[in-house]
Parts: sequence; structure tokens; C-alpha cells
Amino acid sequence: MTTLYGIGYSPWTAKARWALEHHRVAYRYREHTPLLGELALRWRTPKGARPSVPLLVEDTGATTGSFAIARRAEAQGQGAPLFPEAALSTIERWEAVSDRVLAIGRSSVVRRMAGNPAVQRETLPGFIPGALRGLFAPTAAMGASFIARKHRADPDPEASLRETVVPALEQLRAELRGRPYLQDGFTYADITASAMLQLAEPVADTWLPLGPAMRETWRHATLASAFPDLLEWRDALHAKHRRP
Ligand SMILES: N[C@@H](CCC(=O)N[C@@H](CS)C(=O)NCC(=O)O)C(=O)O
Repeated sequence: MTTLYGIGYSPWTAKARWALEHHRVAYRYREHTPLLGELALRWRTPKGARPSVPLLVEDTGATTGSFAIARRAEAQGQGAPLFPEAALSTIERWEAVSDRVLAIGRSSVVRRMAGNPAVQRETLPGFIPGALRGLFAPTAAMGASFIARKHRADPDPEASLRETVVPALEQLRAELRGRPYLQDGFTYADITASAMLQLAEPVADTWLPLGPAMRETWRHATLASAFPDLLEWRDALHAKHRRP
């Protein structure tokens, strides 16, 4: 059985799931718990690859990274291509921008998680009963600092939001020019570029179920008010191209 390991609130996991579902690849989903799940993650990760999620495990082998998983989905699945030849350079360019922007988002979110017991409780594994979640919340805080160390979190994510994320979103607005897609039709460029908007406001629960504290942790009022047109574009893409 094909299994996708991911983190429910991670936009990288969301990109992989969108591509798998677009191509109607059957898979089961398993939540990865940072720190506690590290040994199992290393054990499942192919030799030479950096252990991270999303990670797709099939009978024939494992694929790590949202981009490689999306390409694997395209190679195996059905439906309209997300990587048409003519769009490849645009897709690769936006993938690089999106990866940089999402890393800043991760730094910002793990920092905000550190002082927020409500969000820590929400990110604990589901098997921990409600009455004990408060007690175990510091474990989630340890998981967040583990991610910060492992992925060398940006020490000043607010400055990087201004210097990197705002120009990236302005560039996206300029390239879209009010059109529904970056290329002639829907491609992975739209998936990867629209994932950046999670840093302003996560997409609705229909597509990304989040607890209220986690939703609030991702939300950035200044970014959201500067890019309402892009949020509208991202929501329309989901409504049209992603099953709830
Ligand atoms: N470029 C990679 C980035 C993946 C990534 O950074 N994943 C982080 C998401 S927070 C992760 O695995 N964190 C959990 C861990 O390392 O234990 C992709 O496209 O999938």
C-alpha cells in the first residue's frame, strides 16, 4: 500500500497531496511527529536523501520531497499533466521561490509555536487523550525547536518576510496579470506558487483542516491585507482543481 508521511499543517505536504489527488493516486496518509518520529523517518528515507516529509513510500521504493512526489504522481497517475513540457521552466522557477518562502514560513511558525501552549496541544499526536494534552504540550514545543535546529531556522523571519516573501508575492501578482493560471492552463506552477499564500492566510478547512490556534499561528494580517487578490486566486484554484 502506498503511504504518504507528512505534517498536516505543512504546505509542502499539502503540495504533495494535491498532486497525488489530482492524478488519482491511491494512498494512505500518516502523520509524522517531529522529534518522536525522527528515527522511523531516517529509517524510511532513501540513502543519500535528507530525511524530511512529505515522504512517499511505495512497495518499489521511497520518494522524498514534494516536487519529486508530484513528478512521481504524474508518472504513475491519470488526468491532465501538471508538468507539460512547455511549462517546465516556469514550474522550476516558482518551485525554487516557493521552497525559499515556505522555509521562512516554517521559521516564523516554529518561533510562534514556542510560546503558544494552545497550538502545542493541537499538534500533539491524536492518540494522546484530551485530558492529558495539556501535560504533554511541552513535547510539541520540543518538536518545534527540533525542527528549528534541524532545518536551521531563520533567526529573523519578520525581516525575511519583508525582504523575500513580499517581493515574491508581488512578482506572482505581476506574472498572473489577473489570469487564473501562470501558464495557459492549470500546472504545478500554480500549485507551488499558491502554497506561498499559506504564510498570509491558510486555505479553508475544506482543503486544509487546521485547529484554530494553528490557523491563527499561520495567519499574517499585514501580508493578508496586502495580497487579497492572490488569496482570492488561490481559493478559486482550490475550488476548481482540488476535491474537498
Ligand atoms: N523541499 C522539501 C522541504 C520539506 C521540508 O522542509 N519538510 C519539513 C516540513 S516542516 C520537515 O520534514 N519537517 C519535519 C522534520 O524534519 O522532522 C519538500 O519540497 O518537500
